[in-house]
Amino acid sequence: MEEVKGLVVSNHDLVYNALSFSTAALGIAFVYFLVSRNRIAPAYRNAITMSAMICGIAAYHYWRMFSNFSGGEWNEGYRYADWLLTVPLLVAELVVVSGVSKEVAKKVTPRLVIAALLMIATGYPGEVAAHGSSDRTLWGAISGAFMLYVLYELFAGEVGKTLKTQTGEIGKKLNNLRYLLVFTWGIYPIFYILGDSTSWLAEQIGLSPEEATTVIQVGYSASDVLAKAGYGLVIMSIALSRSESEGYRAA
Ligand code: RET
Repeated sequence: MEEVKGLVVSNHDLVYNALSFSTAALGIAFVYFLVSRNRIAPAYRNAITMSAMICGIAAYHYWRMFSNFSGGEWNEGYRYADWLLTVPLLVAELVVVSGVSKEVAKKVTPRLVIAALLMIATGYPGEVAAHGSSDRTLWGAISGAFMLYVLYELFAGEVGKTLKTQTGEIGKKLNNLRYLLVFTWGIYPIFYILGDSTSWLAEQIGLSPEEATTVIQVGYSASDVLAKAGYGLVIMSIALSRSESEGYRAA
């Protein structure tokens, strides 16, 4: 059987298809957000621009991962370079549509962006560390601490408090956005753990090393589409509601 990156054909095909699917989904989401900008009032356009940037950056990296993988190579760095650029943007765009004052936004955005950067930067050494090593656990835990800080800010900090005061349709959509964020962010560490076949969780399921690699790659790819394009669509619908409620009409 043909083997690439130690995978037998069926596992290989699953990863190949997931990378191809994510390239297409994120590429088209990039175009969609670009052409939809003028439906949104100028005050919230930056959020849509950020969605387009996020999906464009990701489509490029997925294309690199897909073509590398098809050629029998792999570099986990593409995924982390992508996250390093896109995850801070994801938190920044939430602040734009959250309804917090400019002063609060100026204060919390840098904090959230730095924590998001550190979450990804400290996750990388764990991701490339040997499976079953204490390094993988240690860096994973440090990265997890930064993730918890970001979630704390978004639920209990000033952004969280403002989000709770929003009522009606916009309030409901903001709530959905927060839950989508918790759900999508929460599953990354789970895939990180499942990706190591020697981890307790992977052993409970009985994943072989090849299966563990497939699960982490397919899992990260599916989560990325949800956390970038899906999240961008919810951001867009919030920005549209805000534009309409402020009397904005697209030209
Ligand atoms: C890592 C390492 C293990 C510990 C934790 C992680 C968290 C990753 C997250 C990534 C989010 C990525 C997004 C990308 C979408 O564009 C790095 C896997 C906590 C939360 C939202």
